Amino acid sequence: FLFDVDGTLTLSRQMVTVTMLTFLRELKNKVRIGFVGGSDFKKQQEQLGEDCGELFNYCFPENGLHYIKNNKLIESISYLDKVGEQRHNDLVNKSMEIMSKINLPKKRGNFIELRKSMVNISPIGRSCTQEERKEFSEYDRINDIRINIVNELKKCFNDLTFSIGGEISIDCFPNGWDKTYCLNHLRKENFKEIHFFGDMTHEGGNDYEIFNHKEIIGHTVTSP
Ligand code: M1P
Repeated sequence: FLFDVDGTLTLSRQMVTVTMLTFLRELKNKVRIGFVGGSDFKKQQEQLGEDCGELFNYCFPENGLHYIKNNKLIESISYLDKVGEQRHNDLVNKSMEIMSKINLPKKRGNFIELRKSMVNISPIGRSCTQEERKEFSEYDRINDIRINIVNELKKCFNDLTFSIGGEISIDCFPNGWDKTYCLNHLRKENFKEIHFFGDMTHEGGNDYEIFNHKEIIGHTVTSP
């Protein structure tokens, strides 16, 4: 059983509950379990526990471009090596240009976060508080802020994918580096069935590609 993190195992960027941890431990006695999420491993450890590498047989931070099996790092692939400094510059410049033209009720800091295997772009800025995050999320739901940014970016970067997974940001990575990337690793394990559970399974959501993949039995969830 393979799980998305935010909105599936936990509320967005929140800690896992004891009930969920108990459920996962019991489940692990029956099937092998893993998670795949856009966030980096540090953020996922904050949410799922420092020892989540032990709890889950498979951890796929950054959509599986970072791969941990039985608590051992197997692989970690670099976005910058793949796209190069110039293309990354182009992306940062264009994103800042688009965001500079948007007025929001609040803007904070850390608008563009470079991770190992992706870039995370946030119109309000990742350093917003939990309350500001909720406010932005509601504002975005009504005003399509992130969807409009994605549509603008798509016009200039057809080699990159822009994906909305959480509440305040957009993940950006080379085409093919969506959550289906983790199947490159899981295929080698020869599973008879892989069930995936995620909340963002609609088109444009960051679970869409893996949910619809032919090797996957997909399940949409509405909350942890
Ligand atoms: O796991 C889903 C998303 O979680 C965070 O999104 P946000 O901060 O917008 O709620 C980010 O870490 C994002 O990369 C990730 O896809």
